[in-house]
Amino acid sequence: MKLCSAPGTCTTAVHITLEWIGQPYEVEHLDYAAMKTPAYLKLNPSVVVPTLVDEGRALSEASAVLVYRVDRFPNAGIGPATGSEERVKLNQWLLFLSATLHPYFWPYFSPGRFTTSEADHAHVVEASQLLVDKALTRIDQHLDGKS
Ligand SMILES: N[C@@H](CCC(=O)N[C@@H](CS)C(=O)NCC(=O)O)C(=O)O
Repeated sequence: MKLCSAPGTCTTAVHITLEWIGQPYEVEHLDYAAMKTPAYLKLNPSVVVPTLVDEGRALSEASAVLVYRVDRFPNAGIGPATGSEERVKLNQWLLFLSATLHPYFWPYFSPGRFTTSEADHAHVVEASQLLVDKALTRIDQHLDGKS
């Protein structure tokens, strides 16, 4: 198994599960230039990390990779079985993290991708912070009272 990763990104979640599972794996660290090479684009045409290469297939989308790992290593105890109520909740929260919280960070780190006016960067960052706060508040509410 090989994880195509970049330090300090959302790939960390997949990396953590590789450690939990305890099977041999390698990690290749890519910078943004390396994500655009023809070899990597073949693995992940979306030009992002993570990509997990396993059993001859290249899988992308962090949440999909995480669920794939739960199913591929059912005895590793890293997630609930398909069909269980817990699995329904796992899917819900994984999607909340990858489809809601994660994109809210993009304008914070890369305001230039969300406005063509450099003068607006500070406002884009500010708007991003409000959205991140909204999503983290939702998570706080969910975790409140749970240990
Ligand atoms: N929807 C994708 C998003 C992946 C993504 O945005 N990865 C970021 C790192 S956290 C990335 O590779 N960014 C490269 C870029 O934006 O150029 C997923 O959940 O895997």
